[in-house]
Amino acid sequence: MAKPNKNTLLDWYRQMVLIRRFEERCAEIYQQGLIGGFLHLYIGQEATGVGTVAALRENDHIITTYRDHGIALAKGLDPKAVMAEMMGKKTGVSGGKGGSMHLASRDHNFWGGHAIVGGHLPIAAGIALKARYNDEDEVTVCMMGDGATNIGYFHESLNLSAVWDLPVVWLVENNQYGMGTAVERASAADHMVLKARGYQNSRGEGIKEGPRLDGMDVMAVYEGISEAIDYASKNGPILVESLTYRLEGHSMGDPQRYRTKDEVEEYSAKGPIGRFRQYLTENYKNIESDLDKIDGDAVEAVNEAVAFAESSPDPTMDDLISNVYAD
Ligand SMILES: Cc1ncc(C[n+]2csc(CCOP(=O)(O)OP(=O)(O)O)c2C)c(N)n1
Ligand SMILES: [Mg+2]
Repeated sequence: MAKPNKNTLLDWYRQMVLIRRFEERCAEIYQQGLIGGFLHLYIGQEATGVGTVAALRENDHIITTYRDHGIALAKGLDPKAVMAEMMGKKTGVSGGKGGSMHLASRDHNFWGGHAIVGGHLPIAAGIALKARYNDEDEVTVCMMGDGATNIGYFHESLNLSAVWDLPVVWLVENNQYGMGTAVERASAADHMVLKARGYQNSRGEGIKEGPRLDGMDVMAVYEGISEAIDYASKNGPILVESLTYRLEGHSMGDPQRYRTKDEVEEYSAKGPIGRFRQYLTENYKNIESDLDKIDGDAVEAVNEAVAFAESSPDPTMDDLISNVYAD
């Protein structure tokens, strides 16, 4: 694992700030009716997404849930095309036919953006099977929520990954809630990584029970996921947990009666961006001006993205029926 240098750390900060500003703007324009459908914000969870994407090697794959904007931007998809997708425009990353929950880019080995809870886990197993079958050193990182670990797809996919010894990192983003349901109300296992044990044989072989990472610390996530990818590439499947917190509602319009304002404020005070900024200012002299410039550039990039998306055309009737079936 390469130790991140100052420029790398600044780039992670840039990605986290871009994601935050991008989503704050999405929330605003959603209220104005410019974004349709559901909108699930990643605010609070940026360190997990950015640290994970940073750990991917060139040919590795990543796939995630409907809470996907952060992964798309960290993966380097153009914010303009991502914003256009949010607004259902032809210039969007999915041609305007997917929207917020279905961002994807084959060129980036980013396989989406999936609306059905757990529905992408079998797809992740399939991507990993392709690598195993062809003897290619490619690891698939499959991100999911804590709630997804209670669904049938989780069992099917983890079981097969152990039976077939697939190079996959199952990464649970434990943000403490699945919609309005706290983890302990829905899951028998309190630590998500314990679920690996159901996919081990009597000799302890199978899915490795991985670490519980501090998902609010981008550097801890980067290190933990780098090690997990290395493990998966050499040995097979591993289950990792990232402890994080969703600072906004489940999706837009969530009255959030299942948690207190104090709880949200407590996590907000130790949010991943402020914490990382503090680390950088304490460890690198005169870095403030770099950070301030990044902050300003992020606002600029989001303004440009909105302008681009607003002036982009809608998909046509022909677009509606294109790419429905493979040629
Ligand atoms: C199969 C299925 N059941 C229910 C839903 C509705 N639903 C959308 S998100 C969600 C909660 C998932 O929680 P979690 O996996 O913890 O992810 P988080 O939203 O916290 O990121 C539910 C129940 C769905 N999309 N798909
Ligand atoms: Mg959750």
